[in-house]
Amino acid sequence: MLETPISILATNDACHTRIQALLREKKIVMINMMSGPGAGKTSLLEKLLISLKQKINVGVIEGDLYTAEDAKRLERIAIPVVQINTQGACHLDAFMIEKALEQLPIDELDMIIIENVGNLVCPAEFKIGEHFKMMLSSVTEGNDKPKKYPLMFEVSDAIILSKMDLLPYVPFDALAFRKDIEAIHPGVKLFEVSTLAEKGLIELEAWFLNKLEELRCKEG
Ligand SMILES: Nc1nc2c(ncn2[C@@H]2O[C@H](COP(=O)(O)OP(=O)(O)OP(=O)(O)O)[C@@H](O)[C@H]2O)c(=O)[nH]1
Ligand SMILES: [Mg+2]
Repeated sequence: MLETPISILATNDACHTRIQALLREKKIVMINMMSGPGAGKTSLLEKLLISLKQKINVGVIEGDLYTAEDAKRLERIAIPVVQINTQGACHLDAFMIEKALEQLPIDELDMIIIENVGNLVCPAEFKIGEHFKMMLSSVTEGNDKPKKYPLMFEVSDAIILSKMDLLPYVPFDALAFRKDIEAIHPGVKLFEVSTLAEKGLIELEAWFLNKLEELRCKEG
């Protein structure tokens, strides 16, 4: 396996720490949402944020290689959104987030959700100022993903099995999926969600609100 050079990760980590200090001062929780391409990150945010924005002030940082398509989708629900184009890079890094934060109204926000570039490998390696990581894995991708991309499942604080409405139509061994995740990351929170059928969204929203509460209690 090709590994990211330690020096790159070390300078990235220094920037991650700087972002965390800023977020602590502003009492903002930041969540890094990751998945392979097309697992349903933007669709989920479209639904989730309609309800979440009634309760707290949320902003989004959208990561994409070249386009602003996802940011345009989220702008329709009237929340602050900043687009980052990585120009081909397969993940966001802390420096990109630090710059994007300058464009968000951070004095007014409680929570920032980052949609990372669709990729199951590199985003797992880079800390980008977030307090929590979550990932989506859809039933259409197959149940072998935890075994094939273990780091992503290991570093995530919550895992969403998405597109559950399609489960009856695809070969997906849910038992094996859960067992493999348990071996990689014992006890991790697993949500079963269908954005299309609006299943599992209330539990997921509670997780987001709980993480904000948890951080505010911890940091006083
Ligand atoms: N059946 C079904 N389709 C879904 C669901 N959620 C998303 N999709 C579809 O999956 C496709 C990809 O969804 P997106 O939300 O754009 O996925 P994404 O993870 O943001 O994709 P990238 O940003 O390109 O990585 C779209 O055609 C969605 O309509 C779901 O719960 N059920
Ligand atoms: Mg997207």
